[in-house]
Amino acid sequence: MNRNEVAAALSEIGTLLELQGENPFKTRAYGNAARVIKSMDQDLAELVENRQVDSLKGIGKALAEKITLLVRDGRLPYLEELRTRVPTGLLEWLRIPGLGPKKVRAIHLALGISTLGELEYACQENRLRDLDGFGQASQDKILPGIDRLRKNAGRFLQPVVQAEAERLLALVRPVPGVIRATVAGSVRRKTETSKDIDIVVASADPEPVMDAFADSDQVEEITGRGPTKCSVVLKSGPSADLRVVGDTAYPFTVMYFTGSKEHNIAMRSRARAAGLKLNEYGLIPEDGGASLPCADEAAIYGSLDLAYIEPELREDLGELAAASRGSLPELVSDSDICGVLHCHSTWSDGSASIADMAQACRERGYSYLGICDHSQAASYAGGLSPEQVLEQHKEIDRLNHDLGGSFTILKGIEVDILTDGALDYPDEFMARFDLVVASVHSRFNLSEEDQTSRILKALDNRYVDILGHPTGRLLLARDPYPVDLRAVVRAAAERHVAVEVNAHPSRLDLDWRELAIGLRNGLLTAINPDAHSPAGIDHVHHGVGIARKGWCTAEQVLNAWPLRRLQDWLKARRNGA
Ligand code: DGT
Ligand code: CA
Ligand code: ZN
Repeated sequence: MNRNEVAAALSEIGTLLELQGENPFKTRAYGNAARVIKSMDQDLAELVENRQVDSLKGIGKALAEKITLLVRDGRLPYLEELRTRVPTGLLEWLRIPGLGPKKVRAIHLALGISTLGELEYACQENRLRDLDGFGQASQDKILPGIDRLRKNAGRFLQPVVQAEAERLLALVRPVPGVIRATVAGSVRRKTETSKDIDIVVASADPEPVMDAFADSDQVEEITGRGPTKCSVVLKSGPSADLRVVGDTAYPFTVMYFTGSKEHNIAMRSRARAAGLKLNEYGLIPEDGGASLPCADEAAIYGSLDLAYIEPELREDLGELAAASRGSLPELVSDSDICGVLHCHSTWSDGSASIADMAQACRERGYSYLGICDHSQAASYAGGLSPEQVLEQHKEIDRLNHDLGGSFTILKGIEVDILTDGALDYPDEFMARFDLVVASVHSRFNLSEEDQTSRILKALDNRYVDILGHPTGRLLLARDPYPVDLRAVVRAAAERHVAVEVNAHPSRLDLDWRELAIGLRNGLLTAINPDAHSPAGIDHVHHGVGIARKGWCTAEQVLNAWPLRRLQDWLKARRNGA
């Protein structure tokens, strides 16, 4: 274990002890030790090696022993034993604002409960109001805390939900009686994360469909089953809902459960204005009678004088108005992508050689590859010194020569934007690259003002072609660094610098909402897999979904251009045109 991992383990021990009611001295000792380890500037492994861990402030013999085990073995039986003694639900409670270990323990002991659901129920039943040391006010604070926790937890990244949805569809489609089937909900709208998987099937015979669904080996638990609906929790985490309807109702049900809720509300009010009632079963005249017949979703939109709206656009962000004017964009699709521009190789932190990455691109039908390894400041990622860059360029020349023009590798770089906004190599060296992606990888803690001017300064450098992952966010893990993204995107558009849609499913950065605004102001983008292996190239698909959500056309995506056009654009930028 490294320093941070050891610190995390120590503070976990402190928390677990506190939840068990251990004396405050003992628990605080672990908290302090965690802080000391986290902020120490000596090499922890070296201290362990020299048996000097107990020379650290506040760390005695017993603690030093545990730290030594953690560093050496990466595990500590004492911690593992503690974990088995504390219900995991109590650790969840700790993430509710206002609940520390002491209060958690008090509730647990007084009410004999230990899960999030039990705590919620206890609050609804006013059990905390009447509990010593609590009261109406603290009870009222806990319920919204639980809500927020639920909202953030229990969301899943695209690869999980998309793969699970495909497998479930493959199971139900062949069932006798099934006419058509689709995934709906946020998975169909390609939002960056999803709470669950919604599947809609058309069949007159629901039972066998639900059987096939519930019998899937993906299923951990069946949580509900009615005449036409089945709910399950999957082993991989998300839950999945299946709804089986007749073929006539199917388009309406699919539209309803595709959402978004906001889009549905806008659609219903448009229907109402036309004297119609739109719901999950039909489009029904308000003065009674049968639903207007609609064979598919396009027919429903058509009945309301709207062009078909792609699922990705159904967010009530102007799509109804555009569909009514006939001015919806023709969205970029997977098949428009001609090549990929931001990929790593073994020269920095990738796991495949340039030749292998190029081969993987060819197998996927692409005609070019931008190799953009890390620059020297990114030493943790094997960033390249200028000498290494020159060596790499020789290799690329050789590979391109062998490829004989059937495929082209561009000499790119993912250059670090240094703290002051300068690039990681001098300008005369930057001129050697065909393609430059500039990214922030350090100092995420600058103020919004400083971070913004840092990036704006980099955008002023004529060698920067593409701004990489503009907010540094990691979905479900790390917030964006503070930055005036709107200003950055506007500046990029003005300077004809593209902003990437980083297609890694944990990033999906630039956010699609800001992409949409940028594109209206002339922004160009590139859908970049940021691949560190051949399999990583397939992430382009997730980036395409996000670009579509941002109303993006193929014309606006650098890597949906043929090589020649891309090279002309890059050359023109270099010449200051
Ligand atoms: P999520 O949270 O990633 O699962 O997002 P969705 O959009 O898949 O939300 P979900 O699964 O709760 O519901 C699926 C769709 O059903 C939703 O997009 C719109 C529709 N829907 C659900 N509840 C309501 C509602 O109260 N009103 C309306 N108009 N539509 C709803
Ligand atoms: Ca859903
Ligand atoms: Zn990067």
